[in-house]
Amino acid sequence: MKTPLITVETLFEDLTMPSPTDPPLEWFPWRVAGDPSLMRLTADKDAMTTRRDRSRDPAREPGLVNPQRYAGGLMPLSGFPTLLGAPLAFTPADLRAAAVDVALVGLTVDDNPVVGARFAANTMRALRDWMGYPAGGTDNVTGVDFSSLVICDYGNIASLANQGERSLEEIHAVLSEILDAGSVPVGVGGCHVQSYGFITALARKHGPKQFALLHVDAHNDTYLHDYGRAVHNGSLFRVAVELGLIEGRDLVQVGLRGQGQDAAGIRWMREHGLRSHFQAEVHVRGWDEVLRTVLSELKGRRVYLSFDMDGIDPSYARGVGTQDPDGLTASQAMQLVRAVAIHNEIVAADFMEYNPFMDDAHQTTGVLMDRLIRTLLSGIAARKQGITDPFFVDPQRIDHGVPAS
Ligand SMILES: [Mn+2]
Repeated sequence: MKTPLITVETLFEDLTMPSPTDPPLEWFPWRVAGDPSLMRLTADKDAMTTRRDRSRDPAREPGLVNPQRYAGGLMPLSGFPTLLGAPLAFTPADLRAAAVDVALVGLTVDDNPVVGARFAANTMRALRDWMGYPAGGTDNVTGVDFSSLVICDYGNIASLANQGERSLEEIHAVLSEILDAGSVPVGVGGCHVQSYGFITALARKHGPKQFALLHVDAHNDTYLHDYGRAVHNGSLFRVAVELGLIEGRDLVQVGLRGQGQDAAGIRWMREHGLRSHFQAEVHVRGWDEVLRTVLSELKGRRVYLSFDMDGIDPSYARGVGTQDPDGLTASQAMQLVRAVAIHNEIVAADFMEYNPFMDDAHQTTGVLMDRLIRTLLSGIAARKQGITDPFFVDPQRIDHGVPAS
């Protein structure tokens, strides 16, 4: 027998707050009489996201601002910590003037049961890691250095504490600024609900269903009931499909496993054509075959890469909000990111669900996320340089110093 599925249309009717003791409604001033789905907000609700008046700032030419004192150095021990040690951009005019390829932007929404992801972006700026700045470094598979890309740190996007959906509107706004300036936004930190703001901004920019989404995660994020909210860390992709923002078959999922994969959820995923790659498929077919299938499903599409760090096995990345054993290896994750960045036009990316409070003292998960971001950038640079093979390897990295004759 088929269980009826809850849809976005019926979701709100389903949300009622039982009040067995029947208190006066005015004792709960956030409630709206007669409409349990609405929440009243105070008049200063936008104070956190109102833009600062810049009219009295010193005049300057638009462009990137490098805040560093030294020509080289050791992040974060000298100068000012920024994402990848990149120079700063403050406005869309800065992005345009510098023709920024990739705008790194910090994300701070954090409504996981295990909180901490809101501090991930600032942790990444101050990572205890022996990487020099300015950002660059060579991918030691392709041999490609991404210093040919113009990158910047565009600061953090504000979030309203514990107001997940309201915060998505600000993410949509800042993402739209970046996209309209012709830059690729790469979000760093926070929890996965934020990807909904990426999807709406991409749908505005390119049109609904005009891009594919590579979703790396232990969890399908296509169930509606949770948290008492319509759009949350577990529902965002389902809402995006049901509202027609993305086509089901353009949602390619990798790393699925663990808790919460119930029959009704899987039926919904299949009925809507999602390309859901469970870890069980990797066990049976092998990683190489699954990766090739993923790339064939994305062929020719603009791609938004949404990377939940819990897609990786906790033995490599335990600093996450929700860990599940039996995930991707660090090596597979880097290969996937490198391959898709060479194979497809990346129009946006995010790396989310890193919880620095749950990381080890060496910040192993943070360092891996840093390397995934660098791998993405070198993949984008490799594609710009004309490399087309997603499995390209620099011959000097595999000949052990003995060139093939
Ligand atoms: Mn997840």
